[in-house]
Amino acid sequence: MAFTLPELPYAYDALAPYMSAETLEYHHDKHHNAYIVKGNELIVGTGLENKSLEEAMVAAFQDKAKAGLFNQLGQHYNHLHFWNWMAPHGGGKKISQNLTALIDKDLGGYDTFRGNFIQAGLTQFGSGWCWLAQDNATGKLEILKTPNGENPLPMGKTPLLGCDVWEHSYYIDYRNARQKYLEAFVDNLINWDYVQQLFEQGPIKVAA
Ligand code: MN3
Repeated sequence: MAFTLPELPYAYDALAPYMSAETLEYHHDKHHNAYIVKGNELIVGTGLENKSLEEAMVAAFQDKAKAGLFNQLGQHYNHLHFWNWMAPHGGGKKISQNLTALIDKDLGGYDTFRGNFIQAGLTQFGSGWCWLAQDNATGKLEILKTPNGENPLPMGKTPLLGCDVWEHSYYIDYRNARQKYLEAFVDNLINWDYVQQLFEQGPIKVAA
């Protein structure tokens, strides 16, 4: 079953001024689409064609010969969620009581979460992502960063929130100011309802 590009869950200009229509047109229509086209091409003949995206992605991650395929599937997975991790009038502390309690316990409170999440994105050298994830074994929240198309799933952690720090995600709107982009993401864009949804779904355990 071939992977397809879903439409954005909002209008292209809905996240302005924090993320412009031009950025979303390039990022969604060109970059995300390219990962899907290339992924559909590379998956042929691997035996992973009928797996779920999550299963195919983790299996490709574990096989060095499939590193090229992993890059495309990882980025497809990451971007599918990334569009939903943002919403108009998002960001700030619109967080449920149960998730707030866990952020307090595991991450030292909202302000520390905010600082460390931004710092993770800022210190990811080159392209990659920063994450709020929940460890499947311990249930603890963690802040992580990963290079390129990687994400917390192959490490046995469930991504609850991720921010794309590839330059294509911010260069049109923020030029080289990655920190300003990360601050706008946290303060004005995060869709905490979607984070809550993933948190309530619980650990994603992928049989590879
Ligand atoms: Mn991207």
